Amino acid sequence: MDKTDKIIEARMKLRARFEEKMKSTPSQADSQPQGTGPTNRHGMPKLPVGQFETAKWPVLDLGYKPEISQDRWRLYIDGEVENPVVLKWADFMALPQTDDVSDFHCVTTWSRMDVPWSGVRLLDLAALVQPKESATHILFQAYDTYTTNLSIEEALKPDVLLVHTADHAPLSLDHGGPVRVITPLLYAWKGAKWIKRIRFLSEDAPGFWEERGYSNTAYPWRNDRYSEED
Ligand SMILES: Nc1nc2c(c(=O)[nH]1)N[C@H]1C(S)=C(S)[C@@H](COP(=O)(O)O)O[C@H]1N2
Ligand SMILES: [Mo]
Repeated sequence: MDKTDKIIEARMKLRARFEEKMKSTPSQADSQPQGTGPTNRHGMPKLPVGQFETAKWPVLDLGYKPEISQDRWRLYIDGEVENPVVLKWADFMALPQTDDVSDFHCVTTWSRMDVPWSGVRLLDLAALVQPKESATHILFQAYDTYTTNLSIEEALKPDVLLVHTADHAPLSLDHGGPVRVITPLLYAWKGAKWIKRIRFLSEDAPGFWEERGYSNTAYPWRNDRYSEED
């Protein structure tokens, strides 16, 4: 079996393993997602509640943009996995590549619709490293020290990608190039720009904004912006 066949087989096993949990995530379990506009590709109103559509793509960061060339870029995937890896640019580009079109919803109320992306599914990266039975969550770490967290059932959805291309051009430094994560079914802060490390964990761990009062679950069609306690 060659490398790609192995990933495809492992991908199917992972899908089966997390299928039930995925069904209970808001994007699959909500009978009345809140929003307006025509039904989108996920069966939800295209514009989530409290959002407005913009053609521009604003830039949000911690005040610092780490400049990592493709040569120096490394992606570490480790933690609760059978096969931790450190990928170089060429290794990453040799993985199965996915093209997709999806929407980008920022918690500060703008949504950018129908963005064409290319990159690698997080599902396929998980298939490569083989999460142990103990793995339940992921913590993403970026080159600017930003962190954010996801449950594995959210992270393995087919439109969660590590993208190197947006709008048919290499992802700019502003938007997290050379590679960032996108989470189309959750607010965009869940997608780390300048991604450096993907750590599988046996329990949840809040990231930068989750520690500062943002929702842990971040579901746009429930107006799920801030954590309940605040
Ligand atoms: N590494 C890193 N990733 C990040 C952030 C950041 O500050 N650093 N900001 C997040 C927030 S709050 C949002 S809304 C989106 C913004 O992405 P954009 O600047 O491409 O619009 O990136 C997210 N990912
Ligand atoms: Mo944000």
